[in-house]
Amino acid sequence: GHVFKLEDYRPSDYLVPRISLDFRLSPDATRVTTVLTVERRQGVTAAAPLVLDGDGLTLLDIAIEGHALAPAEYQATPERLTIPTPAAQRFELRLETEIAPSSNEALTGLYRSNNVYCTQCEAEGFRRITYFLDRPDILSVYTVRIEAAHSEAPLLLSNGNPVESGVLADGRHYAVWHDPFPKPSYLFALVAGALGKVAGSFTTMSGREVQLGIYVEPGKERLAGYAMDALKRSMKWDEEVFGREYDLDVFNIVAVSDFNMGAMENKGLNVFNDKYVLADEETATDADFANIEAIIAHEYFHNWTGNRITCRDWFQLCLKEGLTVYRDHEFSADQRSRAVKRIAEVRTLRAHQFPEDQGPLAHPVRPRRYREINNFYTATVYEKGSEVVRMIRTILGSEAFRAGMDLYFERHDGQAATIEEFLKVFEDVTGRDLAQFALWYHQAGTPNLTVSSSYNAAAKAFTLEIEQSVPPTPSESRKRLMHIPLAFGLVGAGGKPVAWAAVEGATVEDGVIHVRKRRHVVHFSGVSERPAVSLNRGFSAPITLSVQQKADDQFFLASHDSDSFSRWQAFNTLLTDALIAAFRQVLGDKEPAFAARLAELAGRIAGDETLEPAYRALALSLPGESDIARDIGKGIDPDAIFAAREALARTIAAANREVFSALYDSLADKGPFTPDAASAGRRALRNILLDYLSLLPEGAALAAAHFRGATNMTDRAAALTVLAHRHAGARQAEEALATFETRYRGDALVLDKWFQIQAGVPGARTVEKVRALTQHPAFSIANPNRVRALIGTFSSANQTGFHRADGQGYRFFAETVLEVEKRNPQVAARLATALRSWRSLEPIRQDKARQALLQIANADNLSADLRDIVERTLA
Ligand code: HT7
Ligand code: ZN
Repeated sequence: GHVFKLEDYRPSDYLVPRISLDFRLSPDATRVTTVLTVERRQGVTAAAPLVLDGDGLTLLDIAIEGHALAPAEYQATPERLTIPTPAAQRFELRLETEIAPSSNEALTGLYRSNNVYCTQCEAEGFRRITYFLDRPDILSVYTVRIEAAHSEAPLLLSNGNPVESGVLADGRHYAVWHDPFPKPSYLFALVAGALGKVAGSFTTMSGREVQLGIYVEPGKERLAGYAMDALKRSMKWDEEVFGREYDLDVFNIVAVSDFNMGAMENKGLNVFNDKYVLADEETATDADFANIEAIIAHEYFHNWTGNRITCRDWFQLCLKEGLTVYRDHEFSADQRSRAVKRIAEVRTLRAHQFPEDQGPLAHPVRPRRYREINNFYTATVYEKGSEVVRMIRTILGSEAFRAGMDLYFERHDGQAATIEEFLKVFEDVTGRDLAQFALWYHQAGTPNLTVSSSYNAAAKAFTLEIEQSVPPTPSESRKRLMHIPLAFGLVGAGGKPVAWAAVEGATVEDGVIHVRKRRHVVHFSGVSERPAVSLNRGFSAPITLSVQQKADDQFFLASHDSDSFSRWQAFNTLLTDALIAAFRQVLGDKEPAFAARLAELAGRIAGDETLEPAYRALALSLPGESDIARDIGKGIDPDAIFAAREALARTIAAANREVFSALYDSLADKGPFTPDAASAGRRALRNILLDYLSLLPEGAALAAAHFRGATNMTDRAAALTVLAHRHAGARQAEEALATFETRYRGDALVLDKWFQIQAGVPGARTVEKVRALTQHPAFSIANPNRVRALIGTFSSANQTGFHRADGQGYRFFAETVLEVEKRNPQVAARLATALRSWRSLEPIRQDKARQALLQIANADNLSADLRDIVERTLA
């Protein structure tokens, strides 16, 4: 396959200032008439050919300025339309293509979901609809006419504002939409079908009224209320925090049930996976509500960071994605609890981005090469990209950050921009040089800081020795030194900050050490007591830390650090260290043993009323099996990790039985359900306590009672998980699974939870169960949500099941990935990343995993998407 390289970028010879599209919709033969205003760019020779992208297209008709072209005047293949010598500098090109939405199972381009026509054009789906310069730096004003049978598609939507609609003969009708904002083709959208509407309105800060619509499957309108509320809060927040106002008369969201990702920010017409729109207490968990809020916000925020200012090319994807994730994180932090949100973000980053950065698929936040752009919608581009924006704010301060953002919006509105231009606005508003900082965009790999400290009481001197290293990653063996903003605190008796008179050795500003060299020795003088040092407060940099620190200091910080993130981190580090030691004991055929004070501390945190319940729940949830595996690094035996983790959970439960039990009782639901963060936090704490208590005698009965007494999906799903995972095969578990299945038969999104819970059951037998569930009437290999719930959970969230020592998990996986791939290469490629850390397994599993990867690699007619992932994974 072709390798696209950043350095090969050059502007297109032709521009398309205007496009009009006319769709005559029909499931098997949709006619698309495209009229392009094409302009040769100033200074480009008249001999330059016009080359338009296509993907699987058939050209039916072609004319320039109303004259049909002779066969010698153009060449059309399914992948390309070439006009070797367009006669004029500016001309109108008319094209006609025909496509079949109902047989489009890749879910990119124009397809049908539940009899609704919808589109997904990012990144390169527009070329499956018509020939075009399908690249993000070609910005056009779109006018779209849609025509369909009224009975089949009473609703006709596209981007921008509605301008006209009317009735035609033979039961057909049409609508015309106009989007005044020039946009790249990836933001084009069309939706047509029979959908129910929830209406709302929002008055912007300058007093314009915007009509809001959320469209869902008829009968499900009631489930869109939370999404509508989240949308209004997002619109308000972007005005208040970034000064950004919405710019069209309407803003529409459509929920569809077949979607490759979470949602899509098409201008004025966001298309969503219905999982991220539909919710009520009966069907959605608190995590679902939080995801809906975050994704509604994310797509809405793209209106400025992505749509008004878009990307010059796909190498710049993080320009819109990293920045928009940063914005949605800040939004959620403001709407909920900042401390809890930050911990959750860091857990996600470590769970998804760190393994990516430390494995064969590692790439910079702004990559320089790709073969298949769809495989670069990654945790690195999104989550690490967001952390890089956060570091800019940490380094510059919030006022300068806001001034830089204002300049960015002012300077680049209406443009397709680059990361260099983004960084430049911050240099221009502050006069600072961000050249070394820019390595965060260009260099892959997770930097590590090794830190040691010493205190000299007589001299009142405290010293930190900091050394940075960036590990090699594929195709980047030598790394340059980075600028790492390391927030820190010196913590004294009772948690009070310890003062110092002077500091030398590195730039220290507002509680941040700016590490720029390989080695820094930071001297603090006038320090009157030996402090415990709290490092990377608030997770100021996305790095790993190796700190030579006494366990006593970690225990102290876990109780006293005034930075809530670092306090959580200190306890989490203690847990991780204990789990790694226990893993080694298990491998050595020993019973794992744990320090009594660890379980005691867990008990104290659980009952600490000064801490939010949600925070306590996060602290009590042990590092996951894959977190432990990542921190161990190599020679991974998932069964030994499981045994170690199980032993620690039992130790904590046994040591805290009374406290946990009393607290569990006191947290029982009072009053009606509300999805707010505080209520969700109480449920989270109660449910993690249930998880511990279920390990004690009568645990299955307790979980069964929790399941029966549940009045919302959060509690019901939590109890079902405890039963199925901790008491697999027990009568109560089987009964609860059956009850759940019967109760939610016909509700696909809820049954996904049932698939997911069963796919996550630890142990060697799950692979057979998952294989059997692929035959369940509610399962469909063509639906991404079903595939992710069953196959995705099994392969990426079930360590002992998937990594079964005899390789049966991998074999089932390879077969299924190839089955999914026949229909949907994007979803198959994403699934296949579950094997990216295969080299960190112990040798026997490693060999079996490699065989599964080879089985995929050697299959016939592999898609570009899947080939790219398996070849990089094996390289
Ligand atoms: N910008 C959107 C990305 C997206 C996407 C990419 C490839 C294939 C299908 C897709 N659906 C949506 C989502 C976002 O980040 O907001
Ligand atoms: Zn996005």
